[in-house]
Amino acid sequence: MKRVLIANRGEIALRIIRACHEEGLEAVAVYSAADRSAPYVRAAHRALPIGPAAPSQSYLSIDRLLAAAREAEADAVHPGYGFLAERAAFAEAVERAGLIFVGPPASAIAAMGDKTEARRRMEEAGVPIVPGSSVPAGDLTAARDAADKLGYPIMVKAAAGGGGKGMRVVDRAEALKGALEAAGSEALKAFGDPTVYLEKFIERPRHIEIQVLADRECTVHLGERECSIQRRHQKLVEEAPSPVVSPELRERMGSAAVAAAQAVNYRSAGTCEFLVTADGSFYFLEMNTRIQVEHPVTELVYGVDLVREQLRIAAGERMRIPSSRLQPRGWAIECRITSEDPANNFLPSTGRIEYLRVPAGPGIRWDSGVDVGDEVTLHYDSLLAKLIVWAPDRAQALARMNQALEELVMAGIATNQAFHRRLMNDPAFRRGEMDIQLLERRHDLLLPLQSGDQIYELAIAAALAEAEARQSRVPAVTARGELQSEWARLARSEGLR
Ligand code: MV4
Repeated sequence: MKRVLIANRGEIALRIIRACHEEGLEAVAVYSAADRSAPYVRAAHRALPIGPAAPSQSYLSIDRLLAAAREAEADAVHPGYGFLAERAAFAEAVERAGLIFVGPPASAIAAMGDKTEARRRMEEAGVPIVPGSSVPAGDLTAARDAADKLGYPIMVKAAAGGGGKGMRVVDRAEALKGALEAAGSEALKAFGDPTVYLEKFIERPRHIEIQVLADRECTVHLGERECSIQRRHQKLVEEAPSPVVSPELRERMGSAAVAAAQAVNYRSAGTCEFLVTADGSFYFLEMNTRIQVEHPVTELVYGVDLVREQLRIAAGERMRIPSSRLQPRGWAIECRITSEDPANNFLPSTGRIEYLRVPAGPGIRWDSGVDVGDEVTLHYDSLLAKLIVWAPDRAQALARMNQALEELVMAGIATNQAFHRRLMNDPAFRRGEMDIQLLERRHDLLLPLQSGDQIYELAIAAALAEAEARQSRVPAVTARGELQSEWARLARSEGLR
């Protein structure tokens, strides 16, 4: 293996390019018309255009990606996350073209992609799954009986689903028929398959996932990531380890994840998602057969470069994981900095990054796909950058993240930075108390910027606005009662230059 084509964009493309270079591999980037001058394109050995901005005609086009791989004479393809990363058909097509797929075998992707098939295989392998039952198509009586046995509330889920689509909670028998129909038609629309199944609904669980890594001889786990801080199935903050996972629970969940991976002959990096209840019970949900957005927190506490290990494993080498090192050390937290605007119901904002000050210092990692001057468009995911910190313990990691968020200045577009600052200072979060519904209960954490937030920036903004008003370069700022987010924006674009 000498040359790897990266079938992705943004921060993960750059992350993979760096890993390729460190492994002595050439990296070939592909880019859509919207990404011509993106940082990852400049970082690669070579970059090839693959089509217009629309993903269907660029990053999701198997034909165009394979044509680029041929053109560049690449011998491997790394899919990153999202786009084609979990399409068994893509892994197959890559291999049929005589190239190495940097990821698991297509058969493992397919087995884990079918949720009912995955449940069967996990049960066989002794991995705890949520009590549940398949539903024969159209047989409402059978569904009623199955739901009664499980006991309400139950959840109706799409067999082809994942990530929250085609899911319904049902709290009583009378609502079952409607939920089956709604979930079924949503599943048909989203996945082309209306098959649904039932599960006991787990109330207020945590979402904790286990990282696994497998080469041709060995499968290991690299502990857990706590991923409960999410909104509408989008994770916003992840940490490793989890505040509630003891060494004993880590070993039990880790063993279950290793068994899950072995049951599908897994290779490469992968993640088993679990729901964990307050009493410490855990249930396998699904396996993500890709490198994940939040992989850096695991890298920092385990001292392992997961992307480099993926590359080695794909090349047929053994992973470099001495078992003596497989203990978490210290604490890592990741904040996903997105272009979602809290003042506009978290809809993605657009614009040019007019100013960027990146946090730095001991234990700070900045995995970003954007630079100052870049246009943020609506073509792709709203993730702009991941701010990741490491420190010896959780309290110090929180302090370090606070400092880093204080240093971070991203002007020209709206971001969710204020949310992260508020969360890092929230007493419940600081105590490690969280579950997947936390942000649904705590609307206060999601409010747009207000007085109390970023008080230094606001003070500087006020002074600058006043000075500029006196020079009549900009209109005077009128008092509006509460401080407005425009003040902070002005501070970011002007004050800290
Ligand atoms: C559940 C659940 C509660 N009980 N299953 C959401 C996406 C998909 N991966 C599975 N999901 C859930 N399955 C049972 N039986 C709650 C969720 C869920 C969730 C899970 C993980 C992370 C965030 C979530 C947000 C809402 C619901």
